[in-house]
This record gives sequence, C-alpha cells and structure tokens, in this order.
Amino acid sequence: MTSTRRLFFAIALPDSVRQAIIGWRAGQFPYEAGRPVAAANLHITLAFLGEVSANKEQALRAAAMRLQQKPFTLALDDCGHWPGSGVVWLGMKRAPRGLLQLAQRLRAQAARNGCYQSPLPFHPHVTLLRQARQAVALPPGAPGWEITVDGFSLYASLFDNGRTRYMLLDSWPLAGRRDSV
Ligand code: 2AM
Repeated sequence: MTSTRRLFFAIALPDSVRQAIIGWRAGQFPYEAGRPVAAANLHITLAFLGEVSANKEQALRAAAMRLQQKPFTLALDDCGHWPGSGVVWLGMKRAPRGLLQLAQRLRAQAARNGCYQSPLPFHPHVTLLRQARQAVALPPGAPGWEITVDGFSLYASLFDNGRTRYMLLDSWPLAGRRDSV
C-alpha cells in the first residue's frame, strides 16, 4: 500500500497579521459563536488536493515550480458566515485578479493530476471560527489588513493529539513587478 498525505496549496499570512486578526476576533465574536482556529493555522487556501501519493506530490511540486506569476496585494476587508459548513471567515470584498489566477492555475494542475476539484466557485477566505452552526452576529466588515503575496506554499494537514496542525512542506516565490489590488 502506498502512503498518502492530505495536502493543500495556500498563502501564509504574516505573523503580525495573524496576531492582529486573533486580537480583533476576540473582540468581535462571543465564546459560544464557534471554535477559534489557532493563530498558527490561519491561511488562505488556493487549492485543496486531498489525499495525495508521493508520486503525485512530486508532479504537483514540479508544476508549482514551473508556475510563473507576479506578486500581488490583497486586503482582508470582509467577513461572513457559512452556517452549512459552520465556518466564519475573513475574506475580500474584491479578490485581486492575481489571487484568482494563482488559484485557478493551481486548481487546474491539481485536476490534471487527478485531485478532485470542487465545481463550486472559488471563494478565497481565512477560516476564523469552526463549528459555528447557529446564527452569528457579524461585524459590518473587517479592518482591511493588506498583504503583499510574493509566494505560495504547500502544506500537509495533520491530526495529532486531537488537534489539526498544518505543516509547511515547501514554498515558491512569485517573481516580477507587483500587480496592484
Ligand atoms: P476551510 O478552512 O474553509 O475548511 C485544510 O483543510 C484547508 O483545506 C482548509 O483551508 C480547508 O478549508 C480546505 N479544505 C478542506 N477540505 C476541503 C475541500 N473538500 N474542498 C476545498 N477546500 C477544502
């Protein structure tokens, strides 16, 4: 039997932004609203790959290395709730083209390599709370933290001691002059 691991491509958030987000979150949502995602786990998923074999992982890494795209900026200025999946999220009122392009390319490569890709539209977000199945009073927006995205990463999702942990496996830079939001 070949071993697999649960992988996804994502954008890491700078430590300062993650700290600012958890401070803001603590003031916005009551304890009972949902289970807060640990600061270390805050990220924006670009492509979820599912359970991937070592061979397939190699092919996906090679594709990631070949990908050419300029850096871009994004602003986390929106907040919402998906009661069905129990997720309270931070997102963008207007996702930059660079972000949509990067996700689209990674998702196309993933599909080509046999990783199932959801037909639902891509909605880039940072998951803030899980198990939020009841109505949640949402703030009208979010502070609009601005992030320059000059790379993307491959993570493994691990479950140990009853906790989900994301392990950074590799990162690739985006090169060239930055696109504006
Ligand atoms: P979520 O935060 O909205 O739940 C690791 O699990 C990352 O992959 C998370 O960002 C998670 O999104 C995302 N993810 C997990 N399962 C997924 C799926 N079936 N389709 C798309 N994204 C998924």
